[in-house]
Amino acid sequence: MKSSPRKTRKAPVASSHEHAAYSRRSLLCRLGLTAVAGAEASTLLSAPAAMASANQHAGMAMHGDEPHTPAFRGVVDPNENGFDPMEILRDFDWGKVTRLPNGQTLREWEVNAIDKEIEVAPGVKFPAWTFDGRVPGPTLRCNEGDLLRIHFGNGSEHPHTMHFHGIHTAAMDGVPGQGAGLIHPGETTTYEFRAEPFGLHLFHCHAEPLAEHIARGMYGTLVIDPKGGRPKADEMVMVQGGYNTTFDGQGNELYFVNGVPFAYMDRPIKVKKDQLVRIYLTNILEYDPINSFHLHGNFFDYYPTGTRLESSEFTDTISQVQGQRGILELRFPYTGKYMFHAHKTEFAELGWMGFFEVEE
Ligand SMILES: [Cu+2]
Repeated sequence: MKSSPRKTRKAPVASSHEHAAYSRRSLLCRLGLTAVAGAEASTLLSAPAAMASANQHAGMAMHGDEPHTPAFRGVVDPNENGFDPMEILRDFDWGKVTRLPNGQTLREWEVNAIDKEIEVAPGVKFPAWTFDGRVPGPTLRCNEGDLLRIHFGNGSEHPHTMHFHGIHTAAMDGVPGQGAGLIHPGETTTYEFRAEPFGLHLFHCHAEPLAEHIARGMYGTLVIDPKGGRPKADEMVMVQGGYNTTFDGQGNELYFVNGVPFAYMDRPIKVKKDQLVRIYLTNILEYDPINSFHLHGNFFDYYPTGTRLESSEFTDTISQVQGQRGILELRFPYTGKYMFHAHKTEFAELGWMGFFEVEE
């Protein structure tokens, strides 16, 4: 491994973080060796066939000269999980629409908390807590000024809430002790608020322990379009997150956009040359302080939080802390395959990387 400033620091915090990073890496190697040796499997990673190719990962981690061919890439069956990152990418749910007597548009959704074991890497199961059985949860979409009603039902074995980012009353904030507060198993509630401000927002469970509820998968996206909309584009949502498969609360073993590590490596995201592409990018990654997005062979306009119509930056790399989000707009002038990934390369090698495939 290359030296980094982090490793040379003497502060106890940096030191313990370094240990965490080391244990994360060694976990995957250990998994690979365990699988090969046929020894006991981790209790949390029920992975008998665990990563048929994980031994290759150990090799990759040591050599690091093939950062674009991570070894535990492979087939996670979307049918088995019940959701497909390729579909989540362009799945915008506009809800059930009716018109109120005052002419305002009412948009309604039903969202349910569901406990669900999902496959996060070949042979690696993760006991997720989800909104609607998928990680990330649904992408709710509306227009500025709509009245939103989200009917939330808790079909999980744990209490949860839905906390939306946006402007609303305290009673609709979806935190314990306010409004409906914690929604217990079998209970329902309705969150209602006006869609504002326009931009890119997110929602997540706010039950305690908060970090675990988020890390288990309880988050989704809320897109509020400005009046008049945005220019026509090939639109997609990308939610950055991770899986702390050891539940030690120290970093993550796997990283992703849209729930499945490396999902867009073997199945690149196809886009058209010269067409406007708009990416709604959020970061909900728990346990790691900063995430990032880097695009190869191109630059993009960046609209932080999507709340202004003027781009604030023309760049190929942006960073986001947890809860931060922004809209990216770009056109690919050349055909071919272009990587995108966290420019925290550790995250990239543990799943947060993919390809665009630009076609005529
Ligand atoms: Cu929760």
